[in-house]
Amino acid sequence: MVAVVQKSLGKYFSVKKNDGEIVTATLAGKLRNLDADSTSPIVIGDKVEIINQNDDWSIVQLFERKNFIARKSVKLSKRRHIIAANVDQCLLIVTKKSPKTSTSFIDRFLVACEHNNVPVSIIFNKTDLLNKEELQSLDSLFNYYKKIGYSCLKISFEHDSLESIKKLIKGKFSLISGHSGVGKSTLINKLNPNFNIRVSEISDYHEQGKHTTTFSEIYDLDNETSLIDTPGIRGFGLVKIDRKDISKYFPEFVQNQHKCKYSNCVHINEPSCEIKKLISSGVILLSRYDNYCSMFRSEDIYR
Ligand SMILES: Nc1nc2c(ncn2[C@@H]2O[C@H](COP(=O)(O)OP(=O)(O)O)[C@@H](O)[C@H]2O)c(=O)[nH]1
Ligand SMILES: [Mg+2]
Ligand SMILES: [Zn+2]
Repeated sequence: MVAVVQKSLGKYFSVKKNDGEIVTATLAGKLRNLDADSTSPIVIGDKVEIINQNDDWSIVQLFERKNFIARKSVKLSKRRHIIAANVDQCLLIVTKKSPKTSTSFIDRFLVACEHNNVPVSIIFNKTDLLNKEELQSLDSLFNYYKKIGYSCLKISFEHDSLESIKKLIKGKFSLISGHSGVGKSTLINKLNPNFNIRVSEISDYHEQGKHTTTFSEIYDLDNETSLIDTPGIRGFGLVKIDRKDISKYFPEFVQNQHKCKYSNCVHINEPSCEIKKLISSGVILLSRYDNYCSMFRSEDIYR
């Protein structure tokens, strides 16, 4: 019988059968070493074959993944943590304040999505906390990401209507990601109060939420619309990306690359580089380029 993995609890997986029933299943022995590169061979969103033996369900086959979103499991680790598989899109929730999301985090996440061919929207939440100046600086970031092709929303989950979000997620399987405390669980609760997910207080000292969501979990809003709530992540270590390819994941670099003197320009030390010109003239955001260089130079991206 075919099922979809709803939650991974280490040794156990909660899976949804074709008939809608959710059961707990373990991994058949032959699947345990399926993917030594990853922290778990089976992840949330995976389509699997399950069989019942003596009233126990066991996962016996993994169907090919349409895509997946992975990051480095912990710093310096060579293993990757696959956050979810077979998603239609990612919603990256970012906040300028309480907690602050850096552009470095945003850009790394966007690169991971581009690398895996997963559409991503950037949701700027907690706009209610911002004063006029902060709103202006948010606007310039918002407009820039919009200009280079990302769908963006400005919102306060606590104070605004969620119609724009509902439209965005309708009929899709969406991964919700972002730092701890940005409002991921708040959003899902507001979409369906029956879920009653615990939300965290923001601690004054760190301006970060405590980790109240410890496992990723799927929430079905209706028959065709599902969200994955994920534990907040602090950093986003990229995995298995070739250094030379990183610039391909910056849409505004791709668009202008043909004007660089060298067709294989990586925009670091090459002469007559169009990307560098566009930075001096303010067309390309300096933070985008700085974050690009930091990804390009970082040793933690391995092949
Ligand atoms: N001011 C403000 N607070 C919010 C908003 N959305 C969520 N929060 C608060 O931020 C805190 C963390 O929210 P939570 O949903 O647990 O974040 P998560 O860690 O991303 O799941 C909670 O205290 C929420 O009430 C918002 O739009 N404005
Ligand atoms: Mg949460
Ligand atoms: Zn160049």
